[in-house]
Amino acid sequence: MKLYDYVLSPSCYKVRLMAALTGVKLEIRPVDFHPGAEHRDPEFLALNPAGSIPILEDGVLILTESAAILAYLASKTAPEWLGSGAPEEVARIQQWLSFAHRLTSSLGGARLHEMLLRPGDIGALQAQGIAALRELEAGLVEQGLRGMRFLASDRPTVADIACFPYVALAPDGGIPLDPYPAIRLWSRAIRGLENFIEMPGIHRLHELKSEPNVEPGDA
Ligand SMILES: N[C@@H](CCC(=O)N[C@@H](CS)C(=O)NCC(=O)O)C(=O)O
Repeated sequence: MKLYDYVLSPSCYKVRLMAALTGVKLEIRPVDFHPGAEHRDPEFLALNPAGSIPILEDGVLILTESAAILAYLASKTAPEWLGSGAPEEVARIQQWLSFAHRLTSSLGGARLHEMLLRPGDIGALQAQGIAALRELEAGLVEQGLRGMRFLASDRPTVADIACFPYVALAPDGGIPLDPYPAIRLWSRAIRGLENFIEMPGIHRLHELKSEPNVEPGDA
């Protein structure tokens, strides 16, 4: 399977991470996203008219949209990442996969503005990002009350992988994660998974500090 990839892209990292966690070997085709904007070349627009990466090629199959790619990798190799199939869990996974788009536009938009000097209203992007983080924090506190460490279940699913990268990189967009103890705990749990891989700005679990204490109602 070939991944059209940019090393600093959180959306591409979702795919690399999912592949690593499920033991899928990817052939990486680096894309000059910045400064070359190669993803907007005609050759790329023919693959993905939306002009975004990641793009995954598996034989004649071409997949765009990171959520679809995560689902594909999981169904092919490790279906447990799609959850148990229980109706409530199916719905929660879908809910967080949709929510991940809001993280891309808000936290990802703020990051592009701060790192690549993309034009945009940074105040509005950060406000939307903070609203999304508060929602995520509340969702994780609720899950904690149900005895679950992850977004949709007591084990990680594609929903966690879809949401994790933009959240972990929020500080790049000027949005600190200090006010969100449940998010920080969740991030630790993901970074501590077997076969977890890093990207620039997201590291394996290595904190020496003890875990934050999350009380119901902290969100
Ligand atoms: N909905 C898409 C969004 C992916 C996305 O935003 N990718 C960024 C790179 S991280 C991109 O290609 N943006 C196009 C651009 O900014 O020109 C997905 O989840 O795959």
